[in-house]
Amino acid sequence: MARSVLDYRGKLKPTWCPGCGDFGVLTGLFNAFARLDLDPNNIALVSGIGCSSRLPGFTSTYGVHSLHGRALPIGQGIKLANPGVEVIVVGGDGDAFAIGGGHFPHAARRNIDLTYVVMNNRIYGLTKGQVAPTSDINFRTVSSPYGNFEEPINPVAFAISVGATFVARGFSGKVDQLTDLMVSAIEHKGFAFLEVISPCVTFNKVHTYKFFQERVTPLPSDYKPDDRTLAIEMAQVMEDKIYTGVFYLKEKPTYQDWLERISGGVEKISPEELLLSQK
Ligand SMILES: Cc1ncc(C[n+]2csc(CCOP(=O)(O)OP(=O)(O)O)c2C)c(N)n1
Ligand code: SF4
Ligand SMILES: [Mg+2]
Repeated sequence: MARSVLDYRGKLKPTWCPGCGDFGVLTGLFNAFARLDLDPNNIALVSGIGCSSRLPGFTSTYGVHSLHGRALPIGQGIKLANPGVEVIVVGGDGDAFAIGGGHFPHAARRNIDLTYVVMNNRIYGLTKGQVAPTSDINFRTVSSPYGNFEEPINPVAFAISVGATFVARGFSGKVDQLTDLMVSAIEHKGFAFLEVISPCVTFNKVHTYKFFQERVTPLPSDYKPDDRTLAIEMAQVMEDKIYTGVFYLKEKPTYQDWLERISGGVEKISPEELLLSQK
């Protein structure tokens, strides 16, 4: 019998504030797991530290609630040691782009076969509302009382530029689309990055559900996710419209594919083949 979302629910009820966007992300993940009929005993959910990073604790799967900014190295280690395990790394914008920012580009360019879901609320929620690397210019918080003057990172544009092979954006207020994106990200062979716009209803009073509901728009129906330059351009549209959907998709050998080729040290990979695989 096929599994249902109930098979993935943990014993602990989420401790997020009522209305937190992360509820939508958890629902989307449960839907995606059920649709793919994944065995909960074969899923490893890995997180760092933050409100969003609490997510693995609310599921029945295996999980590691690790150190701030260190979820990706741990997720990569799990995948390399157990290639058959479905590894899904989750966390916040601070975890991914501030303290963990050094790990992101290397996991992406390595094209290691895992899914990375970043819940972007443009703030540090857990520590009560400090400015984040994704916060807008002039955004006022307890740690930026005169307004933020640091250029924000655009997670989707960043992920494409460092070599991720599946790059998408969803919104926790649109769970059906989010579920579809999660299914595609999990099915993708390689480094799949999914930014989820996930409002912090307690500390971010600017980037609210209403703010996003007025702007979030699916990518045009004739959009094709095979042009890196166009994908980065579309990702950076941030004023009247904020696009959601799959921005960039590329099939290429994963890190594990290369490892398999050289295991035993018998087979040589020609420089031509390596170069061709990057095209
Ligand atoms: C090494 C270390 N530095 C700082 C902290 C404090 N800290 C915990 S969570 C966090 C930021 C969380 O922001 P984000 O990753 O965006 O998650 P959110 O709570 O917004 O979901 C910080 C700075 C910590 N736990 N460990
Ligand atoms: S503080 Fe913000 S991010 Fe954290 S649980 Fe509450 S609403 Fe969610
Ligand atoms: Mg955050």
